[in-house]
Amino acid sequence: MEDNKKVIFSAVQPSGNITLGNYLGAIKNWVDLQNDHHCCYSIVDEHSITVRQNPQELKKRTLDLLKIYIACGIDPEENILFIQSHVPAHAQLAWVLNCYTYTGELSRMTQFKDKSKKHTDNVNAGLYTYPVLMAADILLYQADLVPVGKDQMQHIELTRNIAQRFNGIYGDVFKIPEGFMPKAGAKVMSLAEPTKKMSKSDENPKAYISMLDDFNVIAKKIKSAVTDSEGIIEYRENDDTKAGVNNLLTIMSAVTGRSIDSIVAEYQSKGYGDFKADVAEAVVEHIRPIRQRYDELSEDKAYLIDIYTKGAERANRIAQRTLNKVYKKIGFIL
Ligand code: ATP
Ligand code: LTN
Repeated sequence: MEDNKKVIFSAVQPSGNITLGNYLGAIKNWVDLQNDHHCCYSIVDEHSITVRQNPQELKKRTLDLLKIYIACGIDPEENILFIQSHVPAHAQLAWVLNCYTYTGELSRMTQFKDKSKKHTDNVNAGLYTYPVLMAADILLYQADLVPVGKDQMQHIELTRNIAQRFNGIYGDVFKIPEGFMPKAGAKVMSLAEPTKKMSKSDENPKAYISMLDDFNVIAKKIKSAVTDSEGIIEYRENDDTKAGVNNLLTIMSAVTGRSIDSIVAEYQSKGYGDFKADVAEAVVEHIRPIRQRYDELSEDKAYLIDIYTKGAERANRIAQRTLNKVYKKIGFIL
């Protein structure tokens, strides 16, 4: 790109209803970054099939996610919004990068270890090599920054290693990207087991808040969030007994923009009941305008098709340029 603006790439998998964790850890930051950067935001359907998906639901969730991106405030004219499988260069570069990634590196990835424990009947090769596809996603766009939640930092580190290795052999082909985490909300925890991260594919729906849950369901889930029996509202990092309260404080801070200290001060002499009711209200009020916009977008399928078609054209142009460069370097005839 011609000006000095930095390039951002990020993505979410259409593997379930998007959670408050995905929003606070990633998408909210995308919205904040969009004005001073060139941004590409993808819906990574190719990643999602590392776990078995129902085809009809996958289609629906892919469009739902596009609606969520726009409803959260990402401007589809200014930014490139696209569906990963519409840009073949992702799978093509992933193959090349697979040959520059060691199995030892992939075996260390915590997400692989977690998901292979969870889906013991389907530990497929895609699940194992998935971080290479993620590296291809990022490197194709020569991204400077990748705004993600904490759980993805290990994959970003791997992406940097692959890119450096490749550049070491062939010269400056890839920009070396950096991860970018939010101050509050980089790791939103499960409401049912607050020492585990909130995950959209959790089998217990009480563990997560979906951005598409009814408002009374959201309130109910927060009010029944697991806390402790101390009855003290304070933030104690690395203390597992406080994990539930820490999590609610983090959520409150992220949706209101207030510091954790000021929230703790306000609730010094109050109980968990009052606190949870206020967290629930703050979350619902934050999500309300997003939901309204989401519902409006649901009425306009033609608009969504237009956005992802244009997004794919723009993404293909950039991605193909990088892929050609790679092919030339490694000796493929163009
Ligand atoms: P799955 O349950 O299918 O693994 P997920 O909920 O972990 O999905 P992803 O699609 O893998 O979500 O992640 C999309 C983005 O949301 C990534 O940037 C990831 O770091 C971020 N993210 C996911 N869960 C959380 C969380 N609990 N807190 C903060 N950020 C999160
Ligand atoms: N691996 C990520 C989703 C993802 C992504 C990316 C994030 C796929 N490609 C590129 C940032 C940049 C996940 O599972 N959360």
